Amino acid sequence: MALIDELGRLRDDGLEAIAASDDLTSLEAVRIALLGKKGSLTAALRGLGGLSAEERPAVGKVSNEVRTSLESALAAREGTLGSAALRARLAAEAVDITLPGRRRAPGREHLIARVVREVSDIFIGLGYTIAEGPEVELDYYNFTALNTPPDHPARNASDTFYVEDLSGETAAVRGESDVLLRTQTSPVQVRVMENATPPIYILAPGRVYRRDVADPSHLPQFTQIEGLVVDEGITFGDLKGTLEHFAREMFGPQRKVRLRPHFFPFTEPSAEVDVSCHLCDGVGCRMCKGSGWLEILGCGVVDPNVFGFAGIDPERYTGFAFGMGAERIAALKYGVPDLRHFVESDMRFLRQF
Ligand code: 2U9
Repeated sequence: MALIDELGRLRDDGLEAIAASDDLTSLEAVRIALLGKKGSLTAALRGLGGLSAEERPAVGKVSNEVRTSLESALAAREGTLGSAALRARLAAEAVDITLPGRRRAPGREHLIARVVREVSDIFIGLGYTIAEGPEVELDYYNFTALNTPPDHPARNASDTFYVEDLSGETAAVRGESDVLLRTQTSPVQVRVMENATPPIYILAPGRVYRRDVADPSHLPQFTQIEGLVVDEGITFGDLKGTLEHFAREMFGPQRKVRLRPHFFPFTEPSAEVDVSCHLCDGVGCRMCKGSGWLEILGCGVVDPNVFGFAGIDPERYTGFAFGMGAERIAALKYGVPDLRHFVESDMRFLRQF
C-alpha cells in the first residue's frame, strides 16, 4: 500500500506547509503546489489507475480524506491570515480623531473687490443696476460714440492699447485698428443705451487699460466705476445730490463735497469732485497734501451728442454721468500711498485689510 503511505506523507507535509505560511500570498502558492493541476495530490492520484479493483476503493477513500483535510486546513489558515492582514491594515491606516485639525489660512476679498462692492451697494441702494461689457472694444464705442474727436490725444497709440487686427499684424498707430482694450467703462453704457429705453440708472464697474507706466498714482490696468442716469427732467442738481450721498456713505456722514469745473468730451458741463479729507476733517494733512480736500471722481451732464450716437432722444431726456478709479478710492479711504501695492499680490500688504 505504497500509495496510501504516500498520501499520508503528502497530507502531513501539506498540513505543515499550510501552518508555516505566514501570509496570503505564500498560502496560495502552497494551495497550488498541493491541489493545483500540476500539484502533488493530483500527481499522486494518477497512481490510482494502476491499482487493482479491490485496492482502489480504500485508496480512493483515503485520497478524498486527504483532499478534504488539506482543503479545510487551507480555508482555516486563509481565515486566520486574512483577518490578521485586515487588522494590520486597519492599524496602519488608523486615524486619531482626537488630534486637533490643521488650520488653513482662509482667503480674503481683495481690497479693490471690496471697494467695488461698497460703491455698488451704495448705488444699488438708490435703485441702480450693475452693467457689464467687453474689455476688448471697438474704437466706435470707446471713443467715437462718446463724442471724442478724431484727433483727441487719448486715441493715440501711445495712450491706448490697440489690438491686432484679423490679418495678424499689430496696429502700431491710431487708425490702423478698430479694436482696442477699453480705456474707460463708458462703452458699456453706450451699449446699454442702444438697447434700452429710459429711465436708465446703471453702474458700470470693470477693468480698463491705458498705456501708462506704473507709478504711485498710475497703473496700466485699473478698475473703473462709472455711473449713468438717463431720465426725463434730470438736472445738474440731481447729479450733485447723488454724489453728496455717495461721498458721505463712502467716507463718513460729516464729509463736505465741492465741484470744480472741468472738461470731458462726453459731458457738458463737467466737473471734478472733491470730498473734505476724512483723516484731518478738512484741516490739512499729508493725505490731502495740506489742502483739506481729496479728489475722488469726475462727472457731468451727458452731452446731447452722446445721446445722438446711442439713439436716445435728447429733446425728451437728459442725464448725468460720473466716473472714478476704484484703486484711487481705495487708496484714499484706506491710506495706501502707492497704487502698485494693489497689483503686487504681496500678502503682507493684502492681509492688512
Ligand atoms: C456715457 C456718457 C458719459 C463718465 C464720466 C468721468 C466723468 C471721469 C475719470 C475718473 C478717474 C476716469 O478713472 S478715471 O481716470 N472719469 O472723470 N467719467 S464723466 O461719463 C460718461 C459715461 C458714459 C454714455
